[in-house]
Amino acid sequence: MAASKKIFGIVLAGGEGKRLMPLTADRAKPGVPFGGGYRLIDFALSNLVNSGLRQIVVLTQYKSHSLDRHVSQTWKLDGLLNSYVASVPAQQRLGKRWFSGSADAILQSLNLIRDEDPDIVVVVGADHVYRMDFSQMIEAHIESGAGATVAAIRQPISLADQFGVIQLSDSDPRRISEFLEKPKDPIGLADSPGEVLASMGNYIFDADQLIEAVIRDGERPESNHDMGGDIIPDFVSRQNAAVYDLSRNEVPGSTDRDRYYWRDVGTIESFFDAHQDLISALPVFNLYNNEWPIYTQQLNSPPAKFVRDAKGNPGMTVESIVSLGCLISGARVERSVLGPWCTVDSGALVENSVFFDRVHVEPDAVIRRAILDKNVVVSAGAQIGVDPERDRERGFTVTESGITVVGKGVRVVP
Ligand code: ADQ
Repeated sequence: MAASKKIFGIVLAGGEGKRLMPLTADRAKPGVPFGGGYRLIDFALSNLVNSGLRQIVVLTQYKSHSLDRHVSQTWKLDGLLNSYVASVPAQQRLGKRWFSGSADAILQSLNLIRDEDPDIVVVVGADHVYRMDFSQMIEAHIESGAGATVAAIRQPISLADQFGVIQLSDSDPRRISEFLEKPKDPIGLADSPGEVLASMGNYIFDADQLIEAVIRDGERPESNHDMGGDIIPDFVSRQNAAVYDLSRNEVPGSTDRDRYYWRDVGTIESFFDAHQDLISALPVFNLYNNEWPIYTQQLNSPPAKFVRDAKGNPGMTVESIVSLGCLISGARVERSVLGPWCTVDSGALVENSVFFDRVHVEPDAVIRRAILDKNVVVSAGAQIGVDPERDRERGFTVTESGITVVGKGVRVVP
């Protein structure tokens, strides 16, 4: 049924990502590197493209240079049959102002939707790690007859204040009766009081109804112009919103272990945990499912290499992801994810850590439970993640659970 409909995709990629500082100090959150060579936005875009969408715009605004460059260099669809992924920075089309919220970003981009004249618009966030076949959600949306459908997943009730929380209608459990954005006093599910049904921030709309809703919202001075806070509650108040539970989605090549996987990587803790999810032998998120590939930029770089140092100590790596261009010489790397072109030298130890690209670790350095941004250099004998107080004194961010984050380009001395 969906095959006969014209579908348009919008990726909301203008958020600041304050809770990921310092990793978002000079890049937009959807542009933050993830899992070695990926950027966060690659998950949303891969899901859309694998679901058959061929006209997709990425709405950017905040510090979007590296994100725009990544999208334009990586996401080149073949250009035939009007296929594209286009990164569109905020353009002040409705006066001299930037986007005030995600619904305003759509309002200011209505020309892009109208140019294509689609039947259905898929609107997704850009900062989650997951697999999802949107064509199945589109089928469910059409069957439901609702103007809007919200993708949902069960989450612990303790996290309810980070999500839009959905209550289902008693008479029709596929319809939403109430939608509360980030509630302080959430009510748990009837069959599982410790959980709520959370919005994933992915929506499907009948195109004409989305256009009407964002125009109406733009005329309401009291609105925050937010998709989750204003537009979805508006559809719900008109009994016009359906829910689509991720548990109904069957992605080719998924296993029982990773079928219901979805991570909001909005905080340093969750960003770190999502990396740990990638590296175990039987990972809960499997990057190696080539029936539903996650695409990213293909680097023109040599393979990773592991060698003995001059003293004959082997370069060893276990339970880790090591990207192209890396060189591990006489050092040990465990339960870690290394981005492209990193080096780890003789006698150094790296454990439970995440490196972005071009991190250099000099001899005998020790790094534990740390995230090192691009171009960080750890000098010989320096330690990170060993003494949290010392890390704070040196100006690094240390989270409550003791993850140390070192910002871009810093040289760490002993
Ligand atoms: P949040 O993630 O807190 O909650 P928001 O900050 O609006 O909502 O971000 C949603 C997406 O929109 C992100 O991809 C962000 O980059 C983008 N975005 C934010 N402001 C934008 C702007 N001005 N222009 C363009 N893009 C913008 C949302 C929903 C919740 C839901 C969670 C799931 O509001 O209901 O539960 O996502 O994580």
